[in-house]
Amino acid sequence: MKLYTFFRSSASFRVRIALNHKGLKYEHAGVSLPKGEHLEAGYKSVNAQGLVPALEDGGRLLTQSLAIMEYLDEVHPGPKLLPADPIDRAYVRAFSQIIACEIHPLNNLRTRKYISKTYKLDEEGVNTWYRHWIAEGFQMMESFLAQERKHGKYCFRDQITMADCCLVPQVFNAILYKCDLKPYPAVTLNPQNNRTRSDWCAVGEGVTGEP
Ligand SMILES: N[C@@H](CCC(=O)N[C@@H](CS)C(=O)NCC(=O)O)C(=O)O
Repeated sequence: MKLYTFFRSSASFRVRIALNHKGLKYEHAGVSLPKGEHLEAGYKSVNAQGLVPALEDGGRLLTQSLAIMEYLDEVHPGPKLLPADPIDRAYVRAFSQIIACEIHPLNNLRTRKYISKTYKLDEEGVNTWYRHWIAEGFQMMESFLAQERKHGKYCFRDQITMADCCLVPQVFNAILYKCDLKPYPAVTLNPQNNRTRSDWCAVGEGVTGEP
């Protein structure tokens, strides 16, 4: 398998965690977002959407991180990223989509570039925008966990799932942008050792793939 990825890309980071957690070997193909390589003809002939990640497996190309992770779970061996029960699967998908659909598109590189240029925002203006959507999205996750009451050591009980693959990069980015995560203890803290999920999922459990 070959993963088209950029070290700072959180959508790519999701897939790297999933691959590493499942113990799947892959080749790394770097696509630099700051250099605009994702928009060049060479990469667009791989993924016409001009986004990372993209995964090549057996000559077929897969795009969109959630679709890639579900594919990996269906086709490849290793620990399951989705639970067996349909209601629990829907729970993991819903949590993952809060990140992938409600937060990430609003804070993505092209969104930040667009608002900065169109509305003439300086760096602090863009960061204020960024933190606003982090706060809204993290509150959604916190309320979701409180309502569902299915979280344990991880987002779904004590099992690492696709939800954690999405959460770890999102927490990582929130910390990078100096967002206040104290109001979201269920989302960001491991109740057992009081470390952030990012620390403990990426390091404590040996689930690497960090940017
Ligand atoms: N929904 C897509 C999002 C992919 C995406 O937007 N990736 C970002 C990097 S995290 C990207 O390629 N951004 C390029 C840009 O915004 O110009 C997924 O989950 O794979």
